[in-house]
Amino acid sequence: MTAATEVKARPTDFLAIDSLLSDEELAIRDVVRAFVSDRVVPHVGDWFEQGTIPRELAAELGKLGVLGMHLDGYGCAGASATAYGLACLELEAGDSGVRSLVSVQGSLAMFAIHRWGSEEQKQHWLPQLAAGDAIGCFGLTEPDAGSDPGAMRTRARRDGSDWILHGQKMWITNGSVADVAVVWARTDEGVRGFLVPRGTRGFTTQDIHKKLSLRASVTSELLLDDVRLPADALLPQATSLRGPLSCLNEARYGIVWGAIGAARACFESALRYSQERIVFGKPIAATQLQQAKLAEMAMEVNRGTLLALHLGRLKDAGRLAPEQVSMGKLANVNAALAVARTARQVLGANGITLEYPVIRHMNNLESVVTYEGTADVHALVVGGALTGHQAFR
Ligand code: TGC
Ligand code: FAD
Repeated sequence: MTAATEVKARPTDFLAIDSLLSDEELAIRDVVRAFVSDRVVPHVGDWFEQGTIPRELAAELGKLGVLGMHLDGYGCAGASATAYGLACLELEAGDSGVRSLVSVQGSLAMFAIHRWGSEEQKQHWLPQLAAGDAIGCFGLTEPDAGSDPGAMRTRARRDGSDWILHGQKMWITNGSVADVAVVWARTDEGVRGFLVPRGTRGFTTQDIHKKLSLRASVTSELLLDDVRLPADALLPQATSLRGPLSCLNEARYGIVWGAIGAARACFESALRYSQERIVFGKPIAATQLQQAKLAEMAMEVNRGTLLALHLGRLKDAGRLAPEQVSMGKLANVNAALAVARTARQVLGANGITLEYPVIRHMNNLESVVTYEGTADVHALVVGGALTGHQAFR
């Protein structure tokens, strides 16, 4: 008998993907998993129901070291892209809103400053954002410019050495709790980015209510009414739409991993439930129909994790193309939605309550499939790369 015939697959790591991770990656993964299990899972159903997320969580996430963890210097951990991805997976296994807080802080606000900011801006903002002492947001989307940010109307014009910023941003994660907003605006010199501190005269926010998705996350409108900013509020290195779009690559990469975290949580909940729920005198786990669903869910979780890991290894090697990130986001968010919807059915009526994580994840994923580029946008990015024909316009 060969050793291989004695090997058995484990339900929670069916394809032994852990064996592809280094000890350091596993250690980081386990620390984040423990944090989520202790600090997020017991409370997040209530946060979701109440439509809140505690502000102090940012400082706790800072202490955990996940805010801007893939950036170098300025108080950031300088971890690998793969380690960052594993952290996103574990955070989103808790809730997409928690992963969003980390994505928006690290991959959007901090990355924008790190990549496109001046040395003074980096020194001033990055250490406090990495610690979670300050919160950042990223204002690109507008009421009439979501998938097509190039249609933005927010404008910035020079007035002496100052800038005057006027316009409106919509659907901005962390908007009303942010200490600094990274705001993108059209100028005579192309699309430019500005750092707008909370409390700047003319800058106000309004939260978006009645959300049925991503409720454990603050989503706001930013109103910029002739906001006067000094010259040093401008991110000097970003001079076109490439500036904000480069930040989106980073956040989308985190979602490639994160979505599979949500899927894993749904799968594990359905697996547990199927073994406990007795119907017609036996556990539903012993029925062929439910086993087929469980096998399908396990397959998607494993396949999605392998895809994320592959993209992570490419990113760490400096060989990850934006269109590959698009394929990853499209595939893994679609897979996660399918898993969540299947898991919800396995739980029967219990599947519609917040006593179980499944419908919360399912509803959250409806935001995840829309933000950071809708599934349609990513299909068109992949389609354009495959055919050479850009089909947006
Ligand atoms: P296009 O003409 O293709 O490009 C304009 C300039 O940008 C460059 N570029 C990129 N650079 C880096 N990374 C990318 N992924 C890039 N895509 C394009 C391009 O080379 C060009 O550079 P240059 O130097 O020649 O000027 O732009 P387009 O207007 O045709 O738009 C392309 C499209 C549709 C793919 C893009 O606009 C897009 O991605 N739309 C979706 C918008 C979106 O995803 N918004 C997300 C907002 S943030 C958010 O949702 C946060 S959710 C919270 C969370 O993350 O948890
Ligand atoms: P639209 O662009 O109006 O699209 C509507 C529909 O048309 C979609 O189905 C889309 O796929 C489809 N469509 C668009 N173009 C085409 C085309 N060419 N061909 C075929 N179909 C097309 N934005 C930020 O800037 N910062 C944030 O922090 C942020 N956080 C968010 C948090 C949440 C909870 C949500 C829901 C959104 C957030 N967003 C944020 C906004 C998000 O990025 C946008 O909602 C997203 O980019 C889509 O834009 P839209 O909603 O305007 O949809």
